Amino acid sequence: MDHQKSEALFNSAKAVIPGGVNSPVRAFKSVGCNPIFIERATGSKIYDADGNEYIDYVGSWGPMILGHCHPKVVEAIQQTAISGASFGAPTARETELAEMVCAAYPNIEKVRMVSSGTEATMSAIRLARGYTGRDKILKFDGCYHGHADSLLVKAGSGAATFGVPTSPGVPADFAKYTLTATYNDLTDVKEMVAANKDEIACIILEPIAGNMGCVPPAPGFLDGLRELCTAEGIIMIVDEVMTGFRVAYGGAQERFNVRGDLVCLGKIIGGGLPVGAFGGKREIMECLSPEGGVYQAGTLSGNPLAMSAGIATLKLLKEEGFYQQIEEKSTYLEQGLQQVAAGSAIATCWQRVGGMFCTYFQQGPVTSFADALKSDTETFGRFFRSMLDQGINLAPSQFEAGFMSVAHSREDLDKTIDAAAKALASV
Ligand code: KE4
Repeated sequence: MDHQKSEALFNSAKAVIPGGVNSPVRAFKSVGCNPIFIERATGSKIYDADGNEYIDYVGSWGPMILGHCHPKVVEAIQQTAISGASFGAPTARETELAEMVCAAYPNIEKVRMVSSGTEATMSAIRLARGYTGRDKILKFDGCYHGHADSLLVKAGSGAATFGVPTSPGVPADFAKYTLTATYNDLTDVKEMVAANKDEIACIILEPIAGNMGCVPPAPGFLDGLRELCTAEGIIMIVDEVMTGFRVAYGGAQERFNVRGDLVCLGKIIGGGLPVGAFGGKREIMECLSPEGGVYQAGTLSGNPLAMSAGIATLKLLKEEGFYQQIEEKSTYLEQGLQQVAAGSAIATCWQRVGGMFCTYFQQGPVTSFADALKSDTETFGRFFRSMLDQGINLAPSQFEAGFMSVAHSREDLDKTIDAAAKALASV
């Protein structure tokens, strides 16, 4: 494939943008090639500056579950734009999207819109600290909740990709309030809680860990956390920025029947525009300014364009059989890739929940960050490059998940499976 224009664009970008990208994982640094610059997208396809077509399994890291440029989402944005992009004042659309979120998540009685997942988790943690009067938080190794200082401790996603799970620039004094435990290890969590009795404000978790690949919760893990948080007066923050409206309309909490005290959302609820949200029990949410003293704000929070895109998206997700389609497409891809892997000498391990998945280059299974780190990232990089050359756009890191959309056709899936067979044979 010719990438001359992307190369030129990357060189121009690097002159004025750190690493040439506005989010590190986009730089393709861990997969041994330069990034492609995207010019347009539609349905399951993206097209780079050189006109190359790719079947897209990144989907903007989750939001594009309808596929790119769904006509009804585009129309909603266009219709809103001609009435004004932003007012810095309340609008009816914010209430409409908030009502849809509350209807989808019974444990969300009130919800505040923000502009990113990072803002959502950062604010939820401040709220938990304000509500409990406690300072410490507990997260899990390999989980990623955005780049707020207190969360860049043994983080996943790009932080894991670049080997800086605890980032420079985070003062030791900040990091000391962040405890970490092993994902799927309830004993570890219980020991950590006992050692910090009455000091932990919240436990924040990805209900399916999508930032160290794709790690499902072990049986009993989520229920055990729920019981522990209730017993200890700890706020359970379920970070569904990635899984919300992804693995079910009611997210992982619907799928696994576990309910947090606070829930973070993002990605899909913006339909591709910048939106995050955090919500939960009324008594906690009413501690937020202007009702309560916990301050949180945002110039573009509840932005009309983003609200309209989110409303249009959720209306389509509510339609009968939507998640069944995602499940069928994802199962078809899984079975095809499993058959291909069975015929290869390369050790791979496929893990999936609903329309999010990952191929680990190791025997597996992967239940924790320590497991994920055993993956052969060099071979993953060769596999990634071969798939890209064959017109398949995968997440450019072993420590990320891939995403299915309803726009992916049977032809797309068959092409992906065939490409994987060739890629595994070549690595
Ligand atoms: P943003 O601030 O990037 O909107 O959301 C942060 C976030 C919070 N919680 C979870 C569970 C997340 O997955 C994320 C962000 N996800 C990554 C993809 N693994 C965003 C991609 C990127 O950093 O460019």
